[in-house]
Amino acid sequence: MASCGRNLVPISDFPTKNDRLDRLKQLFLETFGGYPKFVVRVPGRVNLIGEHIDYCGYGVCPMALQQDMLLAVSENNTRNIVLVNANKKYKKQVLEPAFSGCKSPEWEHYFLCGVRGVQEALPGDFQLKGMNIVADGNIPPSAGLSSSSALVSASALCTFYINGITPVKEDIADLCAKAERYIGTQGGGMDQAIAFLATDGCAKYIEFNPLRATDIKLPEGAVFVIAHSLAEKNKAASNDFNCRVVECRLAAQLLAKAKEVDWRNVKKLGDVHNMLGVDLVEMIQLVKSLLHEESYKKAEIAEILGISELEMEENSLTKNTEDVKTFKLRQRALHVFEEAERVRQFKAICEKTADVGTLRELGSLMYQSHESLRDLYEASHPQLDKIVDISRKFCYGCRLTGAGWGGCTVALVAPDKVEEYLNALKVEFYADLNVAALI
Ligand code: ADP
Ligand code: NG1
Ligand code: MG
Repeated sequence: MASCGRNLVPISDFPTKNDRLDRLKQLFLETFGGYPKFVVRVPGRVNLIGEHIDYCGYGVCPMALQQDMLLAVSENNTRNIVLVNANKKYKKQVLEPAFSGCKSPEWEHYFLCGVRGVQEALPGDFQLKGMNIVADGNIPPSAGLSSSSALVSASALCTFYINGITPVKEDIADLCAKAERYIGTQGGGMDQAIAFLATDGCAKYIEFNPLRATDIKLPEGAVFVIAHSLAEKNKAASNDFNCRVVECRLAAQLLAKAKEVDWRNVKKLGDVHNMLGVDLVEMIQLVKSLLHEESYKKAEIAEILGISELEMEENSLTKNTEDVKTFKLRQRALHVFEEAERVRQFKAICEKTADVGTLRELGSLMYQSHESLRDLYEASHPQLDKIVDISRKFCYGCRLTGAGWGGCTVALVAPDKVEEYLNALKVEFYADLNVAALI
């Protein structure tokens, strides 16, 4: 469970941060025969609202979690990286720092993404030092709480430090957003931004290009409960994520073409929006009038844009979406513009003086967000939908958080309803699955 503000509730059977640090240092000593030079810590995050819109250029509302990735680090006198994990499911690796992508994503590849990001930011002849590392992460993996970006970001941070460089937070966040794309997914930068720009006691409104983070002060009595659907989704292991990125890009290009602005300069829905200079409500109307309901075939899109399918692949698709035959453009674009509008409203509600209706209004936006992710964006999972259904009796709002297709929900709950809600989840959800796992 995570509540907003300073009173984050510790997970009862979880070791305190100091116990973990001690164990980490001990493991480092046993593995490498000495203590680490330093430990870096990067948190996971929960996104309150604004899902699948960061890569379209729109602002999002995440906050950092207690759960984190710790890396204990010292330099070694080789050029290699020796990577050990406290969790034995992640095997020891001895790596050269170069990384040019991977077929199937393994944990060390996320680490190498961070190293590559740093290498690219430094002069070409800069020789990175070799490192000994012990990693210990407690963010549930593949659950939409950003375990991947915590690892990439921690890797970049320790690579900078060991080489004597202290990066500016905004710069390293930007660098890590780009670097994580080497894993194969074209994410938008929310996770790496909150990893570095989070502050204690508030959620953030994160905007992109240029990267900015402003405090979102949530109304009193806002408790957020995160529940794991126990369906995992490894984003880089399938093309689902990139399919959505590409569908949004193609929708943006068709809208630009229809409105006779330069579609070749359009990569994101936010680009065409900026070019047209209208508000989100008008963009929603444009989608409804210009994009059809049925899936678009590749040939149809190429014909509308006046290019060959090959050119379309080069210009708009990713390696792992080249073979996709049909694209849902209207549904994806509608989700993005409507979700961006929901974020605008969420932020505006938080900025006005809170009254009894405030939490209900915020919660209603969260339910709408989930329905849109389920129906228009097709990024939900039956187990996520089931949690959201159970939540309706107890919570102001509930939605999937992170990329989806599994992972976690985040619910907004009144403090005096939390216990009842947790019990309902145990009985109506986890008992059914024969487990009792609440985070
Ligand atoms: P998430 O929603 O958590 O970001 P992703 O599918 O993007 O999920 O990334 C999950 C991957 O991140 C895992 O498959 C693993 O390779 C890596 N990862 C997550 N946690 C750890 C950890 N504690 N140690 C090593 N690698 C981790
Ligand atoms: P998760 O589920 O944490 O891997 C992904 C993207 C975000 C954002 C969300 C959906 C990466 C590293 N993260 O998060 O940028 O697009 O999905 O809102 O690609
Ligand atoms: Mg991830």
